[in-house]
Amino acid sequence: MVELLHPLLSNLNPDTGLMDPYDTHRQVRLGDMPNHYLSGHLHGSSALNQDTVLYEVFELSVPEKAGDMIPCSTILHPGLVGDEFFMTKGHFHKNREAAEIYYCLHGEGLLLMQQDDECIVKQMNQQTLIYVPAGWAHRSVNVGSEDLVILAVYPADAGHEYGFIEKSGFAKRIFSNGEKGYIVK
Ligand code: PAN
Ligand code: ZN
Repeated sequence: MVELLHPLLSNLNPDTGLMDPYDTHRQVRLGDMPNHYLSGHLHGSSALNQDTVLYEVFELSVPEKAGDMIPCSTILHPGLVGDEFFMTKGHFHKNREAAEIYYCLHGEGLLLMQQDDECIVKQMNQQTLIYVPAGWAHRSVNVGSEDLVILAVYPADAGHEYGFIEKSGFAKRIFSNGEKGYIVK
């Protein structure tokens, strides 16, 4: 017999990204990303240390089966590692047929989406909705001075594959221009 999930309800604060209630809260620290930034860990970033939290993800837990969807919020803090803006690790979905919806609630960011040789960069501001099609790796970057807050919804059986991006990166990186803007290289 198929067990039906009961409806879930949470309060998601659009300014802070905090969810109440939530089931899981993941904090990603600089020390969790030894291979993602060009400049390595601490070079040129005296205010940072291994324990600096770069971003956090709140999720409601849903059984990982086809047909269900997982709602989550990402809070990507502002800052630089060397000249690169704080960013998420970025991943492919293990299930390459799993797409995702991103909806920006607060802040100024970019969403990198990559497939084969193509890397597309889209701006995310409050109220931007982006459909990440199946098969595209995706990474968020905070290019503003406040938290970047995103609501994302993805298929519960998507799974996350981080290895390829950790090893090969995205074809584009986002650097500070030394003032308030950014440079895509
Ligand atoms: C998002 C991401 C979240 C954190 O919920 O998982 O922004 O990024 P990383 O997973 O790359 O660390 C999502 O795309 N889920 O599928
Ligand atoms: Zn995803």
